[in-house]
Amino acid sequence: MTPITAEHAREQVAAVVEEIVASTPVSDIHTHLYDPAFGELLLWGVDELLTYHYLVAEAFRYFDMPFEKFWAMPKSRQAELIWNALFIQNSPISESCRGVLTTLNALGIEVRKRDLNAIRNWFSEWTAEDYITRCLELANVSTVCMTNSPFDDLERPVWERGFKRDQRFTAALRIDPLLLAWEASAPQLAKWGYAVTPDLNAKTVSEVRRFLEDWTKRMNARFLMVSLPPDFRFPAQDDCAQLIEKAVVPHCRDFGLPFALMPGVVRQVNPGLRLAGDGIGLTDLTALKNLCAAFPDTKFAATVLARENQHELCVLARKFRNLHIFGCWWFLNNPSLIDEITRMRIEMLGLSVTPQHSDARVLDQVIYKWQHSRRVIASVLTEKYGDLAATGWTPTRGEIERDVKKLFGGSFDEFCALNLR
Ligand code: RAT
Ligand code: ZN
Repeated sequence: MTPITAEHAREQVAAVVEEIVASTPVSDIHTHLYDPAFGELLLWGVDELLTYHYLVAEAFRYFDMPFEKFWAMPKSRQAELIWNALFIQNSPISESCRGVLTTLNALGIEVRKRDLNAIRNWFSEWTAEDYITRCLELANVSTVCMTNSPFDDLERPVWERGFKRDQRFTAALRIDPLLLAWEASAPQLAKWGYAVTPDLNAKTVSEVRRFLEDWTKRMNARFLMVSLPPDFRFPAQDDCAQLIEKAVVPHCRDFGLPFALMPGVVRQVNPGLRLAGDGIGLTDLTALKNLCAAFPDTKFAATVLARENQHELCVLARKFRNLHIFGCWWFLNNPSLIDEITRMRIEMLGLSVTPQHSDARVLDQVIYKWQHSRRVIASVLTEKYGDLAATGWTPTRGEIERDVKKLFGGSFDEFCALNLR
């Protein structure tokens, strides 16, 4: 009998893995998209795709103009300049540029004509409502989790007014200003009727908890979220660490909600680039370890921006079942890095991870973000199932379907449902 080689086994499973990965709906756990009730806050269309901050950063490598001159232009003109610099004067081979073309192509637009106005005309036929359905169908995304900040002046009034929720859009309560700019946030909370003082005394802590409770309920938040600088420390005496210890952790524990930490971002290393001006740094993950160890009955989720932190993060998740790792965040959202990180995570954590989120800021991006990531995830899984099949443990179709469901949101759902108390 011919021995089953890994190569032979891989061929057998490749087609079925690809089909299952393509047909399994994704629950996208971190985006910057909005329920249609938020109106113009939900961005979509070709000019939004072209002015995505990932492309702005790339275009400025070719532009010969002051930042402020660019920002003073209308968005349509900015889009034209980016199109010209990144698609016409140079081939669009970066991941962010490729993403625009994957999206347009999937929508049925002929990109080879290189005709921006024709593309704009195509978009002008759509209503937001129909287009949401079309994008989510094409991306095969079942739910998108928003990033919802009570500190956002455009977003807050919509929540306060109330609206009928679109079931496809779930919420995450984002609290960066609360934790990272307490001095400015304390007067805000006071203005909104919470009896807080800059000093984090017992009364203030209980009022911060009331604030978190009100917004968790108002949004029906699935989890709380913060992005953190690389020098984040815990435990510590600073406002951020104290607020986490005294307000956020007890709140999350009582509500059974994960607290998602996203360390590694250095905000505004180049302010001229505005939203595109944030950078990256290596994080000392001791802080995350200390949180997981000190509060075993609280759930933490984490994605870390630096590539060099990924292995340590996997080891942490092996030690702490109250830690769930997710996504290849932002500067990591490139096929080569998704491949490396997803392989590492699956090798070290099996299926108890969420390999990807889209971080889409423009609705249409869910199409490319998931098409590109699905391709990488399928190739990693094919390799892993092929290796299993070579031992004689041939995975069944049902088993592969079950596993992919976990990777595409099921594992995170199970984590959210865990009762650690
Ligand atoms: O990836 C991005 O779009 C970044 O600008 C950030 O929004 C980041 O994802 C974050 O959530 O802070
Ligand atoms: Zn994000």
